[in-house]
Amino acid sequence: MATTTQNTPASTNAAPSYPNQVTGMYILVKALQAVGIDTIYGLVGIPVTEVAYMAQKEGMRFVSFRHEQQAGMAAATHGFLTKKPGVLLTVSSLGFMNGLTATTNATVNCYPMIQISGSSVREPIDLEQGTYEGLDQLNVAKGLVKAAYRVNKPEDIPTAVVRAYRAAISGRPGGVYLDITTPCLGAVMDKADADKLIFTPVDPCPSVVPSDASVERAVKLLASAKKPAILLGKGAAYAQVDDKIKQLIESTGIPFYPMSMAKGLMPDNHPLSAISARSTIMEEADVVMLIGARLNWLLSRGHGKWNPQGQFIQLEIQPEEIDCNRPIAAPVIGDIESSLDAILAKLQGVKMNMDPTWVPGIQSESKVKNAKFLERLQVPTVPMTHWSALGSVKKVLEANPDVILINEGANTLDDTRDSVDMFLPRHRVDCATWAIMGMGMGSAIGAAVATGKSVVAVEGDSAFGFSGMDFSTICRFNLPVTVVIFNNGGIYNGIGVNPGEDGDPAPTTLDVKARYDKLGEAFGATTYYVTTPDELFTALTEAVASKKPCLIDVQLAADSGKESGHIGYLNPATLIPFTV
Ligand code: ADP
Ligand code: TZD
Ligand code: MG
Repeated sequence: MATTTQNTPASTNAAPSYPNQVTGMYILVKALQAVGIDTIYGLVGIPVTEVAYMAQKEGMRFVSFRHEQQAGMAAATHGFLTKKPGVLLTVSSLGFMNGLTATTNATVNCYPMIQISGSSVREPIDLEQGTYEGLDQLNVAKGLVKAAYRVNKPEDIPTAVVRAYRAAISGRPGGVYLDITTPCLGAVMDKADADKLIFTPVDPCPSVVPSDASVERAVKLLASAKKPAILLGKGAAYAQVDDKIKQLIESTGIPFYPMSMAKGLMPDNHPLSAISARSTIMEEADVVMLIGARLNWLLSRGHGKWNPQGQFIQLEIQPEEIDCNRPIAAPVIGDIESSLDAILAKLQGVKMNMDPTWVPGIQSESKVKNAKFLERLQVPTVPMTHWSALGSVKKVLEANPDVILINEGANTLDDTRDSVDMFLPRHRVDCATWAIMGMGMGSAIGAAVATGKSVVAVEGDSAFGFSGMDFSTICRFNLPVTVVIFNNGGIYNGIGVNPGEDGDPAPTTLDVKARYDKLGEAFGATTYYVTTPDELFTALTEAVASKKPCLIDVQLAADSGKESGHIGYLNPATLIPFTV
C-alpha cells in the first residue's frame, strides 16, 4: 500500500556520506558566501539548525537570538549600515512569521535584507493535511516584501540566493523572502557537483544613471531659487555618498535639513544646518531638493505647512515614488551617487540666485532656538524628566561621536532625536518610517556586529519591553552595547488612570518601580540604577568606555512625557475628545 504521509524525495532519506557528499544546507551556506555574506542572524530549530552549524563550520558568524523579530531587526540594520543585505534565518510557521514582521518593516524602510526560512514538506501543506509547522509561507510573504521565491531543488539554491541578493540591493532596497523546503535543505548531492553550482553575480547592484534632461531641469530650478533647501533622508545616508553631499551643500551654500536617520550626514551644528528651522524651511523655501527622502507622512505628505508655491526636485531611484503626494517639478530618477555626480558636474560655473538674507535668517533663528533648547536640557530636575536625563545623555554621546545611537519610544524618541546632535553619517537608527516599537535590541546588535563600533540604545520603558529579552543576546555575544532605559512607568507616561472601577492598571500604565537593572544583572551585564542627571552622566560615561554590555535604568518621574509624544495630532482622541 502506498503511504501518503511523508512525500519526501528519495534523496533526503539517506544521510550524506561526508566529506564526499553534502546537503542543500551546505549549498546554501556556500551560495551566501559567494555573494559576500559573512553573518547570519537567526533562531534555529527544525529544519534549519544544521544550516547555522554549517555556517559556523564554514567560517561565517551566526548570531543566535531569543526572538526572530529581533534577529530580523538586526539583519535590517546590518543592511542599512553596510549596503549589503543582512540575512535572517528562521524556522517554519511562527518563526517565519515572527521574522516576517522585521522583513516587512525593512521593506517599508528600504533596507536590504533576506529572510531565509525553512518550510515544511509541500504536499501536505498544499492539501492541508496537517503537517509539522505547516504553512504556505511563500504566499503569506508575497505582498509584504519586495520579492519572494521558493526553492524546491538543491541545484536551484545558488540561483535563488543570487536572485534574492539582487532583489534586495538593486533599485530601491528592500526585504526579500527565500523559502527553502525541508526536502531541499536535506537533499544529498556529491560535493564536487554542489561546488560547481556556486557562482558570484556580475554587477548585482547596477548604477541607475539619470537622464541628462532631468539633471538639466533640476539644476536650472535649483539655480533659480531664492530660498532653496536640501532635505536629506535615510536613502541619502544609505547611499554612502557623504563627500558628494557635503560638496553639493558647501559649494552651493544651500541650507540643509536632515530627516531623523540622515542626521550626522552633515554635522548637526554645521553653519548651513537648518535642523532647528524646520517650519521656516517648510513655509518659506521656494525650491526644496529631496535627496533619498519620501514626501510621506513624516513630511506632511508635501501639504500642510509647506509653501504652496514651493517646488520640489527629487533625487530618487524608484520612479513610482514621484508625484505620489504632491507634483514634483524636477524628478531625477537614478541612484543618488550617479545623480549627484551629474548634478555636481552640471552645477560647475552655474550662478546661484539665493536671497542673501535666507541663510543668515536661518542661522539667527537657529541660534536663538538652540540656546533656548539647551537651557531646557540644563535644568537638573529630580526626579528626572526626559529633558534633564537627556541633558546628560547629550553630553556623553556628543563626547563620543563614533557611538551608534539606536532610539525608540514616543517621548524618548522625539526628545532624544531633538536633543542629541549627530556628527557622523549612519550613526543613528530608529523606529523609522512606520514608527514601530520593538527594534531596539535587534538593531543595537545588528549595528554592533556589522560595524564593530560601540552602540548606545536609548529606549522608552515600553519600547524596551518589546525586545528586552534579546538583551541576553547582547550579553551572550559580549557586544559593546549600552542600553539606557527611560523609565517613566508607561506608554507616554505613567500617570494614566483607569476610568472604570475594576482597579486594573490603565492601558498606558507599566512599571514605574521596576528595576530593569536587575534584568541586566541576570545576564551578567554591568548595570546601573540612576536617579539624578549627574549619576546618569557618570554611569553612561563609564558604560561607553567599558565597551561591554551595560544596562542603565534611568528613573524618570511618572508624569514626564505627553500622550503620543510629538505626534499627538495623529491621535483620533485629539480629534474626537475622549470623555469619561
Ligand atoms: P526618510 O524617512 O529619512 O525621509 P525615506 O525612507 O522616506 O527617508 O526615503 C528614502 C528614499 O530613498 C526611498 O524613496 C528610496 O527609494 C530612496 N533610495 C534609497 N536608496 C537610494 C539610492 N541609492 N539612490 C536613490 N534613491 C534611493
Ligand atoms: N506597538 C507597536 C509595534 N508599535 C507602536 N508604535 C505601538 C505599539 C504604539 N506605541 C507608540 O507609538 S509609542 C509606544 C507605543 C506602545 C511606547 C511609548 O512609550 P515609551 O516612551 O515608554 O517607549 P515614552 O518616553 O514613555 O513616551
Ligand atoms: Mg515610557
